[in-house]
Amino acid sequence: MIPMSGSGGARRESGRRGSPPDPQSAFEAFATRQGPRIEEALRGILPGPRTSPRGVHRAMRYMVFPGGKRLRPLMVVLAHRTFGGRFPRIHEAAATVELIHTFSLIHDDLPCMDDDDFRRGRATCHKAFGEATAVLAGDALLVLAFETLGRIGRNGRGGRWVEAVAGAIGTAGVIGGQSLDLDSEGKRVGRDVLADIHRRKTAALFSGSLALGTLCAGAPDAAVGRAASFGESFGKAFQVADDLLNLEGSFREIGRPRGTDLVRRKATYPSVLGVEASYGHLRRFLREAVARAAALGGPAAVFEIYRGLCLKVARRVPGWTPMMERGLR
Ligand code: GRG
Repeated sequence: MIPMSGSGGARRESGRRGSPPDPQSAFEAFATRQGPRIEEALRGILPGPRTSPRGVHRAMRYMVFPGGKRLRPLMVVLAHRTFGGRFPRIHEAAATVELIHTFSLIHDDLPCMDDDDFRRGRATCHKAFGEATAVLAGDALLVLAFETLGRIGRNGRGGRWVEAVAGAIGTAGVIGGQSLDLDSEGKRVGRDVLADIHRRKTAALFSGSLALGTLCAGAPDAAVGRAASFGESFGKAFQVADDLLNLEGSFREIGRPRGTDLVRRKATYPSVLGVEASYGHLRRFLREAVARAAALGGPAAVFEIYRGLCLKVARRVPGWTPMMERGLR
């Protein structure tokens, strides 16, 4: 698991005498505690590198380990905690969304999609293993995710879990967003289309992760809806930050050369609305996310984790400043 570097200018020391602890440290502490348990679940689920067919299994493992920030599985665990869940296999449930996310990255990088050579600072899956193996590795990760959900779903609830996750990634969600995203390349798109692309392509899997964690906690449908709506606001903010990073970040920060969205003439927040307005949207979506986290009604200490997560995402962006944190802290 690669820690989020949080290199933005707004990072604050936490717990200085007389000042309240920075909420980001609440998120860091949560990630430090839960991260290893997510890694252990992933190791338990993935076939070993010597298991036949070795090529596909190695490609799957190459993409999952060391992996990225693990935000989606952390959100599954966080939502489960918010609603007082006691499901003993929650880290396996959380691992399933990381498998799905990894699948989406492999396919997103393919020549027929974004045609990227780098991911997380090293060769993309198809560059390292060839296109056919990359497609199969992605397919296998997706299937493994649902096989795992089916296996661990208890008391007949697995069907709801599968439905929530599949709903988030189907044509109404990630696949739909990806399709619209590819269609919009090189075209002028309006802000409604832009918002729709990012709500589906990026925010839907965050919402699905929160819904899964809430369902695993056995919380009522209303809670599932509230958790998913935090995921939507957070996901929109996350995508604006990702767009700004693609434009302004360093190779070290984004794991690939900057400006790939410009080269492909992607519909991004900066390309459609401009950089300054994008920072405005980032703040607006994050304020909305924090308000929605507060509405979840979990313990105050858990709310601080959500807030810290929101701040951490914003602070990755080079132009983010402490001034922009008004209303978030
Ligand atoms: C059925 C899930 C599914 C997908 C099929 C290929 C495809 C259709 C969709 C691509 C979706 C995609 C890759 C969206 C981009 C989302 C995004 C900003 C990813 C980066 O997330 P991070 O920064 O990644 O959390 P790390 O590297 O930390 O894991």
